[in-house]
Amino acid sequence: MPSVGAWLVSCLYLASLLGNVVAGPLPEDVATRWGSCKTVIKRKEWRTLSKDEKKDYIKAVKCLQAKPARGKATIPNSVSRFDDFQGVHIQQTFSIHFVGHFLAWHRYFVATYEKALREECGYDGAQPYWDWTLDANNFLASPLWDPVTGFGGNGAYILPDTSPLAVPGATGGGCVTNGPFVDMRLHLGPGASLNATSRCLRRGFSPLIAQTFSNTARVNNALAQVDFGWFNKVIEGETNFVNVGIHGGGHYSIGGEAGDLYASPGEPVFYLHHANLDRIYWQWQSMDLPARLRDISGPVELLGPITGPNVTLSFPIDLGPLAPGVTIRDLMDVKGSKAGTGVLCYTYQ
Ligand SMILES: *[C@@H]1O[C@H](CO)[C@@H](O)[C@H](O)[C@H]1NC(C)=O
Ligand SMILES: *[C@@H]1O[C@H](CO)[C@@H](O)[C@H](O)[C@H]1NC(C)=O
Ligand SMILES: [Cu+2]
Repeated sequence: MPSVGAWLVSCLYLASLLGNVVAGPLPEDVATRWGSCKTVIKRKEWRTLSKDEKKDYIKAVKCLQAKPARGKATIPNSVSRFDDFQGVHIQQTFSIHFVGHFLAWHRYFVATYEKALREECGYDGAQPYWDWTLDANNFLASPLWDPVTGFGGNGAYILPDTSPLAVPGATGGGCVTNGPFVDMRLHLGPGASLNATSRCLRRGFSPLIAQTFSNTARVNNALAQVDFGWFNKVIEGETNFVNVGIHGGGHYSIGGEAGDLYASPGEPVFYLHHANLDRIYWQWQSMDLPARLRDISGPVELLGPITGPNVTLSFPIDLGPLAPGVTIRDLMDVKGSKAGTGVLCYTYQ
């Protein structure tokens, strides 16, 4: 955490404690969100949106992909606002996965993307989510892959990937061949690279991964965990294909860009998958809200030891050029300031 960022975070935290007593000069972006959760927007499952709502969402994503980058100071090869998000995820990959703040960070990341769609691209809905349990047993038939009312289908078939890191059951693997993102260009990645590039959107659907990891039993197992540490561990699973958790399930069932630990936000469906994980997180919190608005633990550093150091509610969450720094505390309640403190303002249907 650069010291300037830490300084900003502690100022924001102080300001939140002082509330209205001191009308401190909050950065405008935070000021408009802080304490202003009046209309809670409702996130819905993709297939419950009307045709027009689906069209509006995809139009807004394409709008973000056409808006010039704002993050060039730290991500010089970012071309679009959509790239800004992918770039920040690439930069922070090793500090936001297999850590105690994995869910909080991605919660803020998706909410910031939703905010950009709404405020910069005229989208008036909420971020939809993808309940992949509905597709676990018939992955290829998911309405998400519809070329007209969805995100388009699998990537073109390329030779089978025989490397030891290949996703079990993967098909496709090449550029998407239909749908709204058939001409999409990615400008960052793959992997950790932030070099200028121009790539297509790749997918390599694995129905086997979906069937194994994206099912209701796996979700129920996560929801049954009695503390946050275990809940988080079950969601993230392990760094192998024996247990990728429901987080890895969503990523590796799509494969291609989505299966890239660093560059996965280059896949537009990333945001629907992470909204679903966030929904499950909120569902878990809601089972004992008073306690679980405060329950946070897990390592500060990637796969850090059980003996700590662990994150706490005042741990800083940094989205670089995308949004002001906040703390985990500010992200514990999706209805944010309605319940007191925080920056979020949505719920799930
Ligand atoms: C990115 O550019 C650097 C510097 O030119 C180079 O060393 C590196 O190999 C490049 N990475 C990729 C993935 O192309
Ligand atoms: C750190 O978090 C883990 C996961 O919740 C927990 O099992 C462990 O006891 C914590 N360690 C400390 C020192 O708090
Ligand atoms: Cu991630």
